[in-house]
Amino acid sequence: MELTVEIQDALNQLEVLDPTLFATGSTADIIASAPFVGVDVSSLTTPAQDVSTDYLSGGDGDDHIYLETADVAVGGAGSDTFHIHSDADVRQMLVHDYVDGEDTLIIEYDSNGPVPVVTLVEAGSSSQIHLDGVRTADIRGAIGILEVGDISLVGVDRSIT
Ligand SMILES: [Ca+2]
Ligand SMILES: [Ca+2]
Repeated sequence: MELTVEIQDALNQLEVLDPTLFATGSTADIIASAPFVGVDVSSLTTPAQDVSTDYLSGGDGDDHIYLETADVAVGGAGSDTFHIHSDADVRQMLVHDYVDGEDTLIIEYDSNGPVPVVTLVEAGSSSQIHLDGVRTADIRGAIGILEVGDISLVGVDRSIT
């Protein structure tokens, strides 16, 4: 969330005008108040996406690892489940050590949209999972091992989060 100068000004006005609402009101109530008339609040209502690369390491044992855009995952030993958060504008994620028959790949897509079409593109030593033609996740060392049938698709209703 980003506080623009305009929003900051409106908040300052509200603090004077209605300190109770300022201190305890919900975001929806606050942006409905008088100081916010005509103020562009789109930066408040658009959730900021975490676009930085996180390095996720499972280590020993069976792990559930949740990848979002640009994340890199190492499952380590054990039967790991990689949950890949699909989105229209992802930057591809990377799974380092998918082991066929041991680890699991799950694509989580927004169930409010259509089920994405999964294709595999082989490049270098990686199998790239493409969803509706968008490169979503690179599975390192999986050429000739990973098949579309190994990838599970799970619909998640993101409108209620
Ligand atoms: Ca592990
Ligand atoms: Ca593993």
